[in-house]
Amino acid sequence: VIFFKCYTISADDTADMDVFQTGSQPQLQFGQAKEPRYLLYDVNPGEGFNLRRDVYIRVANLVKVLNEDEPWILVLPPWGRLYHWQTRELGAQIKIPWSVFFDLESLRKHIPVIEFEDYLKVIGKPVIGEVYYLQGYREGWGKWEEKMDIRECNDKPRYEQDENGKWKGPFFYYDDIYAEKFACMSAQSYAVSMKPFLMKNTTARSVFLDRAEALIHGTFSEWSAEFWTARRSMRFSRELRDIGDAFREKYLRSNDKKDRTELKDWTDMKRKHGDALGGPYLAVHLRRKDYLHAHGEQVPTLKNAAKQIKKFLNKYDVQRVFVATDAPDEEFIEFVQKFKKTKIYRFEPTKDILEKYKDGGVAIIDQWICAHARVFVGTYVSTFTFRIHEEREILGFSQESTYNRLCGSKEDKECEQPTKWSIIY
Ligand code: GFB
Repeated sequence: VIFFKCYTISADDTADMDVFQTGSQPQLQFGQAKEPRYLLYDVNPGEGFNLRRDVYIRVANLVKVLNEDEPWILVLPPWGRLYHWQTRELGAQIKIPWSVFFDLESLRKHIPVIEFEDYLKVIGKPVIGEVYYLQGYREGWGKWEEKMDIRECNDKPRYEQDENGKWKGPFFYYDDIYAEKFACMSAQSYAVSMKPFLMKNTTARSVFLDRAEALIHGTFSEWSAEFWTARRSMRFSRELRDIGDAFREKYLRSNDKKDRTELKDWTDMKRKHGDALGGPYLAVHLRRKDYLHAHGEQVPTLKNAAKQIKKFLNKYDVQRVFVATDAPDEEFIEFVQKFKKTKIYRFEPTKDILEKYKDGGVAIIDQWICAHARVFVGTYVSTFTFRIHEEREILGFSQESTYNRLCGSKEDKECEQPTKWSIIY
């Protein structure tokens, strides 16, 4: 059944929305405070941490535009079982709340958010109103136009209806959660274009968009101020920043005052390129493991990587190198042995830090330290590297010191450097 058509947002779309139904709540009249509705989402299980952060920005901006007309709260999807989180001793690494990694107060200066567990408390039952599983069009993309239609599922869905009519699915590894309604939706849409559908075609108190990575930024992309507003609100948790800062001070002679990287409330912070100096070290993101297969041509040998780093050390006249890497220890040691005098550092978490903040937290600490270096050299199209670029844009580094990458051993002069995403306020 196709019960709605493709919409684009215009001021008129929302003109008749003064009265609306919120799930089981009585109809509310204009002028009354409206009950908030809840938007939940999830991402393809195969996607990594840093693409997921980008999906947050898309969904956050959808919630932002929804709130221009009615109150919606974004339910933060607990982190769990990411392919790259491989430290065995930590067990499953599931149901991790956002507050372990991010500063929720900072997110809330952009849009209303709550943790999934708090959503369950507010609702009082382990229930989600409606789930829409986003998918492509079976017949292919065709010419680009925004559209969305309820369709049969292209593949066997991850959700099944039980004998009581409840839809069970992989709700963040919480066993007893169910949805009251489920449908597949073919969507070729900007994230914010979901607004009319959410406001007019569903009255459920909570709506869950699965495979939300299918929604694209559209005009709210890296080239827009809205993207950057949401991105600036995504501050790492205070505790993780403190751990990174202590490491910088202890091993890299780096602190915010000297480096001109002091943080302010992001709503007041506006930096120009070159305002930040950075600590007296080079940072490199040396992506290895599955990347050797996925992007073999663009990943240098360790010997070649060391050669490239040495050139940057000369250019920037720094003697310390901070390495953020997923490389196994043997590879890291091999890399270190390529240097004679230069001091090479890697962040090694204590057992307590690892247990508390998990692989995700350690990766964030690595990113934070990279974000504060005098010069940064990343890995070809790695989203881990991209998020460091953004952090450095926010801190006010020169673009020359940020948008560098390691080149594959055979790339030589054709080694294209990363796209510059200039911050916009
Ligand atoms: O974040 P991510 O999507 O970046 O996935 P890419 C890489 C993950 O590996 C990170 C770990 O989230 C970390 O868990 N990792 C990578 C690191 N580099 C580092 C590092 O320097 N330090 C630490 N501590 N951890 C894409 C994946 O990864 O690569 C795709 O999203 C696919 O699924 C593709 O695997 C080949 O964009 O680099």
